[in-house]
Amino acid sequence: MRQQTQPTVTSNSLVSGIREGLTRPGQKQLPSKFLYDEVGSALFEAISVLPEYGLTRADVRLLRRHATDIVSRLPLPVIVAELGTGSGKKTRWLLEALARRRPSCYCPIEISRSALAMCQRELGDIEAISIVGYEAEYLEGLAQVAARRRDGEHLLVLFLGSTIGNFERPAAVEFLRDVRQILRTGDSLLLGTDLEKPVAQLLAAYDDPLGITAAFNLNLLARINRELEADFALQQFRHLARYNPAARSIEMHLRSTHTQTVTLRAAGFTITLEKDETIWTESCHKYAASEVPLLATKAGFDCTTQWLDHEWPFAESLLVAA
Ligand code: AVJ
Repeated sequence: MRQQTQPTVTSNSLVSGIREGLTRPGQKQLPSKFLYDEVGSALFEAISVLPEYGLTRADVRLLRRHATDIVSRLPLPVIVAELGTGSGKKTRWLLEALARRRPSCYCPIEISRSALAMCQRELGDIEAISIVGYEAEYLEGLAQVAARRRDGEHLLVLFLGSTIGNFERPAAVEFLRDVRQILRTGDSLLLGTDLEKPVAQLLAAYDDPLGITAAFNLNLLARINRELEADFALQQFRHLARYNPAARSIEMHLRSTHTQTVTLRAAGFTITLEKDETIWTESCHKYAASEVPLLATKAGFDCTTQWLDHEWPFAESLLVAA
């Protein structure tokens, strides 16, 4: 795989994101994108096969079942750009359906180099699909893909797995607007959104009895220990998943079981946590299927088609840049 490597700012943005989130007054917070280092990505892969966590299976079912239909709605030729690929496994069905129509280029965009490598291993065998990976933030990578396109080539952006759910609702609109700015009229975005479902089911999905989600969450502290010479004592934190009914989101937190002080040596600061104080690490917003077309309109897209999974309510929506 050819790889467009930018002078990476990941470590700088890691330090400043972490400092800002941990030193601000009120609720401490860590950016959820830092959950996905090599260990975190592997733990997420394990989460995605847990019986309680139906999200990834629903996403894959829809993509597999409807790949031909989805691809038949695209103007060709098309370059496929995927924002955050993880292993890339679920993209196979779309790429195979596309390859049957026309040889195409697939550009995974990932801040994690190990995820890009995994993606290449997973999808590199598909004939008539050439892979060009971008080690970059989403918008930066997408702008680079868009800059390389030739006249008459369309873009299809994949934003799967309900990663959009990590944004607060207004920030989700802003983000889709930023994506729209990079696109041309007629380009498309395939958006995966996890749909609302009973709270008990959501809580089980985000606090599984094996403790894999807890490990995934705690790994964020382990990562900060590794990368920023910090001294978080992992046994003094507990994974917490709770439903926020106003936001319609699951929030993941790490609760401090004691009053304690933590030093992040390489970042040059120390924090104090009270007993039962939490660090907020992720939000997973849930949508109504009917909300997606409204979201799309606000961001400059038309939602032309939706495919729904009923076993684990989930939607793939095809948005066309207006
Ligand atoms: C990868 C963001 C879709 O929100 O369900 C899984 C991440 N966090 N379990 C999600 C996650 C805890 C996941 N996304």
